[in-house]
Amino acid sequence: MTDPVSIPALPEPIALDLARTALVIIDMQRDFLLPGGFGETLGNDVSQLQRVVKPLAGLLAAARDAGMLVIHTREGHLPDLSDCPPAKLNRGAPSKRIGDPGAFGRILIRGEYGHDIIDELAPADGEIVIDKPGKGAFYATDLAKVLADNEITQLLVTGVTTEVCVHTTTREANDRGYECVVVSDCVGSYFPEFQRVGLEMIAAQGGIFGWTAPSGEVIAAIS
Ligand code: C5J
Repeated sequence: MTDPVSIPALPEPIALDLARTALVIIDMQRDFLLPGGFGETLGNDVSQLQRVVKPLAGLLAAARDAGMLVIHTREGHLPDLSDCPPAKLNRGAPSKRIGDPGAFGRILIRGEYGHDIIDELAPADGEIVIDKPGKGAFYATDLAKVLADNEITQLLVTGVTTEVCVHTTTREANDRGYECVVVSDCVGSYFPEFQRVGLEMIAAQGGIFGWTAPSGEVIAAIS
């Protein structure tokens, strides 16, 4: 065990054991982030998500330097859509649904260009990539086993979108006993209001399902 490092966080400082902490990067995929992609065709302002890229690249570099376990996730489905329930598939305007042709290949389909992670945050050799069919990274994946195998007990949670896949994964992790620090400038929402409230909800009521801290504080502590 390494000496824990203390991070100024909300609702209170948290001590991280770096040997038992993983950086989780959720769904930083072209389909969500790139102009012209799926996210934008739904009417969203992708610049709200683009703001995450630079601070997250800084945190990723610091985590790699610290030898931390890095886990990337991608939301998406098998080409035959057999892992996509009708309730998810039949949502949204026809021709802009999961599996339909988009600017970067079939929308949210594994193996397509748009489904993959943006170049700036591309996984390094040996980093774990979890493909998930749902919003939460634990549902129908081997994430729990990966974390257990690596004796991880604490998570730095980053990625998009704050109120959907970041929240769902953080809630799933919290229920499984992980301490989650959501890195406030390394998560993003298309909606500024959801970003603000989404972060406030995590740390409210004494940290109802986690902590929040900015990347500057996290990087200073782990470097
Ligand atoms: C969404 C996600 N918003 N990664 N996915 O559908 O948050």
